[in-house]
Amino acid sequence: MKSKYLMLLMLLIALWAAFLLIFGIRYMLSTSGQRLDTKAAREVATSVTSYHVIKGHFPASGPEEYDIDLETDARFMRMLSATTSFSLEGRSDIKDGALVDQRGKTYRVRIDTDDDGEVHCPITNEPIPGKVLVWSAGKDKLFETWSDNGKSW
Ligand SMILES: [Ca+2]
Ligand SMILES: [Ca+2]
Repeated sequence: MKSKYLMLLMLLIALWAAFLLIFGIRYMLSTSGQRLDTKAAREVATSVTSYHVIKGHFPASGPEEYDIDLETDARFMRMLSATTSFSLEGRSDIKDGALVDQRGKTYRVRIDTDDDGEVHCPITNEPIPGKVLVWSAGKDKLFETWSDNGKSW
């Protein structure tokens, strides 16, 4: 009788340990995905800033009244890699020429096309000094939900 209880207890402990292990691995995978998104977002932001320094303009022109949002699609990445040190070769996050996040979605790039030296934060709408903000949609593939997004600032 006693050993039956002991077996049951050990089974429960094993189940609990398995649950913790699976939960922990899933958590680690999701945060490492976000870290990789953040790294790539910062690389793009740095490259767009150097593009602007080299060319004197951005990879796209926009209205002079406000800043615009672009995507890291193939056209954008071609222009970026042709001018800056951002290389498309050998990267696992380049798909059909576009830079994509861990879930295969392009990044969003907000650039200072009105040239006032600041870009409005997409989360708070507060002005942030600088020329470029880059962010991913995250695990849920939604740009509007922020806890899982990688971002350059
Ligand atoms: Ca601006
Ligand atoms: Ca999200």
